[in-house]
Amino acid sequence: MKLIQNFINGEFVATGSRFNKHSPLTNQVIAEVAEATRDEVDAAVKAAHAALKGPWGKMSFAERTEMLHALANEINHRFDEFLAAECADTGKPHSLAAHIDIPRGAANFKIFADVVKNVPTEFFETATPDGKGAINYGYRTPVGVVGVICPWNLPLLLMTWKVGPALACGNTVVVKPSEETPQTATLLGEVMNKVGIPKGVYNVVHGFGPNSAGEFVTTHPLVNAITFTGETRTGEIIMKAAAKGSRPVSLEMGGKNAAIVFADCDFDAAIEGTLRSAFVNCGQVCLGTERVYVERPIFDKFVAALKKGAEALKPGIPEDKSTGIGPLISKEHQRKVLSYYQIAAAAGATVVTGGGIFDMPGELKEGCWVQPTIWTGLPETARVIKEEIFGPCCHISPFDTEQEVLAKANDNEYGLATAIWTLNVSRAHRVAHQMEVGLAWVNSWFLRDLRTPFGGAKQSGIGREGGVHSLEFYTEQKNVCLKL
Ligand code: NAD
Ligand code: 6OD
Repeated sequence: MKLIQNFINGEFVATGSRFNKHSPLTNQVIAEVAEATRDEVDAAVKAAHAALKGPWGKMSFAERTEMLHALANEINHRFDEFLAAECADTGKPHSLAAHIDIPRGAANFKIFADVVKNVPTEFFETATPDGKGAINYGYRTPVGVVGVICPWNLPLLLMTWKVGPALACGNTVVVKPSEETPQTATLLGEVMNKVGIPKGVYNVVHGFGPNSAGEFVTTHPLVNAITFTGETRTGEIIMKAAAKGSRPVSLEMGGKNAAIVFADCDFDAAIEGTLRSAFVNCGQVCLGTERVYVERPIFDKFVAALKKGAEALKPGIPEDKSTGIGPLISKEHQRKVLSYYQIAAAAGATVVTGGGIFDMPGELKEGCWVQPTIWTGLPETARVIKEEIFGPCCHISPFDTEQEVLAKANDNEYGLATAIWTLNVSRAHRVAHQMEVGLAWVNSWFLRDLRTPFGGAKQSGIGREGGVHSLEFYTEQKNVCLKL
């Protein structure tokens, strides 16, 4: 049986306590994972601390950014290994992970190495009574040891999205991957050693949340800042942990995103975009649209076209090029998503398509499959319209006016993202400005420029990462005032 180990101070570390990693495709055990105890977490944090004072802290800026480029190149060099590991952990199609997860895993190091090179700090000339003046300038230093707590839906992408800028800014990290997806973070340890990243800069500790590695990292007094992606209720617990020691947090959390489709949209583009935003990664994308509002004149045509697209998504194994949809991450998550399918039916939804599980052959039968599902006919108060499900499903409602759809779309405790489909440019801007979200896509979805601010409003998050915004979190900016 494969053993997935912790990576501490440049070494792979096994522990006595183990947990099983199940394949989402078959529910069979594919690996054992060495769970970090409080001692391993302590060792990882102390190694990260020592590395800050050691070679990493002393390394020139140019050397550091060159190393991050080398890291990205080495991920690309070992692309197939990362791809196999990510798809084994998640069950997602190769076609998806090869297009998004792994390339972004590499790009996150390159882009942030370039961002730190190109972002200036402030400079002010200040008048003084003696007429000689003073100058003020900003000087950035690393925030220190950063605890990085990760989810399972885009494991390498979302981990490197934080580790990339953290290292580019000169910090060291202790990463706690999701217990569901331990492999790519561990594999990255080999790459760190290969390109010569000093020991202790990148550490990985495996385990769960409460009373396990997640809690041990976030409550460790030598962790200087915590960056988290995951559910809102977990983020709230982490925020409480961070209060002790007044440590900064960056929280990227849940969503219940609305797509708004106006009758003047490019219909085919809106269908293609909504098929992706509702069903890609088996609906397990925080930016996904589980609420779709369609202007009444095109409502029936839209529902029929989305149904056709959903029904064309063929379930299958990652390696099969014709696979259109993989399984959910786990049996536990499958139970949660199916419970919402029942809640929708019990509430009187019209099930346009789906609503159950795929009947898969052979060993795939035990996997975590669910059908892409579309509902109509529910009132705005329905639980499947209010609560994040994180599955391949959406409810579609008709609307008549811009004002009405804005009120409905904003009536939610989350505020992560929206996708607006219209060819009326004034309306596109007007609606985007009024949506209570951190990210508004117009005539697109999940189109990323890593220099832009990424994050959520309301209960979807605190803070922004991306480009210069990541620098704000991963550095401490001090002002130097020099009297001339
Ligand atoms: P989760 O909150 O269950 O777990 C995330 C991580 O937190 C895991 O590593 C887990 O072990 C750890 N954790 C759990 N309890 C903890 C505790 N008490 N202390 C410290 N760590 C703890 O989330 P998940 O199920 O892995 O991911 C799905 C969720 O993530 C969805 O809600 C989704 O919307 C959200 N998400 C948000 C974004 C974003 O950018 N806003 C991106 C991806 C996923
Ligand atoms: O693209 C990104 O940088 C990012 N953080 C995506 C998040 C996707 C959520 O599932």
